[in-house]
Amino acid sequence: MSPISTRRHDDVLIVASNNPPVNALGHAVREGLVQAIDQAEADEQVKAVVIICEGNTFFAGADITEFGKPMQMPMLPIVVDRIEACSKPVVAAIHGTAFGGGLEVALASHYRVAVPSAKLGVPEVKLGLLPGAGGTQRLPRVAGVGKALEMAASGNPIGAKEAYECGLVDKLIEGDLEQHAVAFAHEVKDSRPLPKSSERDEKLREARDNPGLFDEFRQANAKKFRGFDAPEYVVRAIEAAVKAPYAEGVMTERQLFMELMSGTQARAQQYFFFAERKASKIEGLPENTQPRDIRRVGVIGAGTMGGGISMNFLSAGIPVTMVEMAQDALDRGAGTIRKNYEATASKGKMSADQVGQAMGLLTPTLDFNALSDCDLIIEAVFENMDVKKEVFGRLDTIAKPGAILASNTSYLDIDEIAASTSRPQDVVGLHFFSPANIMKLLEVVRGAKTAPDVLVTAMQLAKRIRKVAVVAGVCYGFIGNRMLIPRQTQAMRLLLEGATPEQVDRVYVEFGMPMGPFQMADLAGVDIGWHRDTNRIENIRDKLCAMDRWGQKKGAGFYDYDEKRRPSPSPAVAEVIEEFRRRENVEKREISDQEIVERTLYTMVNEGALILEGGFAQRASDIDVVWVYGYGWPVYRGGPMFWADTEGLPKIVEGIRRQQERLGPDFKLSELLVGKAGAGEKFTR
Ligand code: T1G
Repeated sequence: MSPISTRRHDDVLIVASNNPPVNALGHAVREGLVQAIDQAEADEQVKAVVIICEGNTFFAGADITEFGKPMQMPMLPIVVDRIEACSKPVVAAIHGTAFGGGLEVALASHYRVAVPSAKLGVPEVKLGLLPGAGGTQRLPRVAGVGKALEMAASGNPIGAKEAYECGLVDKLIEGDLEQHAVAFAHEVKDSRPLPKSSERDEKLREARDNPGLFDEFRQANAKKFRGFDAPEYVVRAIEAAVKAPYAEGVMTERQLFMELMSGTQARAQQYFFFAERKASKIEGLPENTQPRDIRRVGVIGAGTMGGGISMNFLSAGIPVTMVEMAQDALDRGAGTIRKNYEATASKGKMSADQVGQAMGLLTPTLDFNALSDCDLIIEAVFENMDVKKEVFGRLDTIAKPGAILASNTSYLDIDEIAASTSRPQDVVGLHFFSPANIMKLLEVVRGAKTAPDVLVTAMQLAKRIRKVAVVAGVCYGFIGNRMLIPRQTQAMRLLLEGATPEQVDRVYVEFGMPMGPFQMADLAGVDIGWHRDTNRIENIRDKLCAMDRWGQKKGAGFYDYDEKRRPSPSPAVAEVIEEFRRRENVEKREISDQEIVERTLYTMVNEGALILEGGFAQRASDIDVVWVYGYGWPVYRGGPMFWADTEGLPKIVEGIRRQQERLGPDFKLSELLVGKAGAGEKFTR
């Protein structure tokens, strides 16, 4: 049964797609669309066509699950050209998300109508691709070159209202979409010539008069697009739309599309698309486990983390009771939340009303008992087990039955914390990443006794607050921070043996990370977790802390910083490193970039394998989601485990064995990694 059906409404042929969940333009849909247009052409009584989709959304793009497999005819470029060539007006009726190939179908239609809530976009760059069915040629002709560049190079959608304003949508529809689309089709059924997007030229003039526009766009986005191949290809394809006739431009588009499709970045980003969606699935839970109802959230601690965590719920319209021990700390916490919202409003991303609404949902209090009517309580206090146990012990006496008790600990044992209550089944880890109102990642730490409905509630809540949640087991540092430990340990060792902070960080930045281990330490604070005893100097980090070099916040850390917080190599730090070389009798030697990769990135992969071996992550792709959304791992490399597969597991094992002597007595080579390398297997595919 074809997902495409047709029905007549007077002299309008309604072509409807029903291909859940997102009307992806798979083979059957493409075939059905061509047959429907042929049917419209052949039926003299048909004067116009409306293309509409059932379910949640208009076509959300090509079917990504078909990528990498032999493509079945008709290919999408054929389908869209067939639609545009129809001798009767074709109206695309848009709701939900007209994305990628879906927008290209709409662009090939002669008219586009949309409900105000619709979103229109070409997110192909997020899959390492570009719009490959005429989108880079038709979009600039319909919406203008500037808008097309913005939409296609960023991959971010625009709303129907903005689309209407730039001419991408011809009419906004209030009320029943199909009914109004048919009425619109009636209005235009005799209008000729048909407005074919590929033949429009007027909106290309702005770029022809200003050829520098493309280089300006490149420069303005250089930092954002750093390391990605696809955005530059998008610019080149849209440039071709301006410089060449349509037929030539569409050839250039095809060639650029095929180059990207055969590249490693596209494979990594398409892998990541599905990895992100798989992460939300929890294995081994009873079918139909129902989530608990979360109407009010309590947050203990109004510091950086407590405040950021609270904002997530306030922004999602969920009331928050925020508890602090001292009035000044409470006022500071609430004040920071308001300042953050006002900063967002000043950028036009929130209205003053919305700021008022969010702040109106916040109840700051010194009264711990005020948490008794919360459905979920998140503790964000000092990272110390005794403090956490004391807090959970108190919570146990005041929280209502069925309330979920969560800890925002970054490392500590959730089972031990849970054991300090009489209800360990209601205890879970919710590990937010700083800044908690910005970072998308949420590690949901599953304790030995955490109840299935508590887990399901946490995963669903993560979606409500726009987080990507990943389930982690109870081990020191869970997934992300646990893998950070071997990296930081080796990075420090490498300094002693001859590398400099700048060299190590350069290797990371060239790899595609936003920053290296030492820049990151300076940003987060070199003093995090430091014992604060300036007399006990056991390593370079202790020494820097004792010298008050706590990082950017002190203007000095592993680097020196100027008033604009720009880092520069520090002679003082070089001296400290030299002092420790003497102290630990370490001979300075030449360190290659490859050695840095082997001792810090390969060992991270190994730790990922140990995490899988221990069952502390459900699947390798979850580890990749953690690193991309929590630690800035470049998505065009897929994540540490996907990258390891791309590097080749035998090469990773070989590299680790080459460095094994330098990895220290505690280093353990993962049997899973060695086994897979030996068997020619991979982690992620
Ligand atoms: N192909 C195949 N499956 C898809 C899909 C797609 N395009 N989009 C979503 N799914 C699956 C998804 O894996 C999940 O499956 C289910 O649908 C629900 O998705 C030539 C080449 C539309 C905004 O990049 O952005 O067109 O996990 O959980 O949060 O130029 O899905 O349930 O088994 O994300 O409501 C361009 C990708 C393709 C859009 C809905 N299009 N999709 O979000 O649901 S390239 C895209 C999305 C292209 C042409 C080129 C989102 C969504 P499962 P979901 P959601």
